[in-house]
Amino acid sequence: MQIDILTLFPQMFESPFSTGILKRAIDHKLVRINICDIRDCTHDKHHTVDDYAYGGGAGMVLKPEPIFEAVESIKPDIEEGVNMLPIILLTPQGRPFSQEIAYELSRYMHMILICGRYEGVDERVRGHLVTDEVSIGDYVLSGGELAAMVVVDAVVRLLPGVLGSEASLLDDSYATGLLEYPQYTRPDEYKGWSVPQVLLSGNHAQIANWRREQAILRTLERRPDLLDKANLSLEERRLVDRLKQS
Ligand code: 6GU
Repeated sequence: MQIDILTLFPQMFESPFSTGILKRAIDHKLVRINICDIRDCTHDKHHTVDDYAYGGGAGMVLKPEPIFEAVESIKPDIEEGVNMLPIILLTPQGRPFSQEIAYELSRYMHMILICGRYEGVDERVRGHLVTDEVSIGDYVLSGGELAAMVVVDAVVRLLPGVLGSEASLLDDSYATGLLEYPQYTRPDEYKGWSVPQVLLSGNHAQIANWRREQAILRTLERRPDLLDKANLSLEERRLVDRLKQS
């Protein structure tokens, strides 16, 4: 997959892409990430990227020309409408990002992310250039850069070959529709706190049952909204009903 990121702050992307899973994915050529400085697509002496809002008001608005030019330099033939290449504006006004959207994006060969800034982007960028707008949650960030990093991380770890074993993807919270069960490692006793006996039993069926139950319990306590969509057996639904009553 190729990901192009358009930003006014290219330096922000240096460290997240040079460590851990993302670095490994880049080194193994499973993804190519190209950071494009929007300022390089200006032609005036002062490299102007923003301007006052028509109609007045506080805050500057990102000008359309450098953003269109940056996208056009990546993809020379932009046609409106049908588009195999997602061009995504990161903005608090976008649709809420989710694991489902991450899966959707991971199927493309190429995507372009445009980091907006909080004060605004000229509406013609929304109307005639981008194919989608995404937000990462109901809070305000000063720019779309951190959101773009979140999207890249969530998408790249889904690409084939990026994670060590495919099993770790299947177990993910949100893939199962439940939060993850509690995990323990050695020592079996620490400061008097013991690891649950069942995990030391070696009985794999019992362990699997315990984990499933814990995942359901945890989801019920912390994110009951997720349970409605989770894939539960009839017996597990009954367990949820019993837990709700107690
Ligand atoms: Cl994508 N951008 C900004 N500026 N703030 C946000 C956001 C994006 N998602 C949540 N808050």
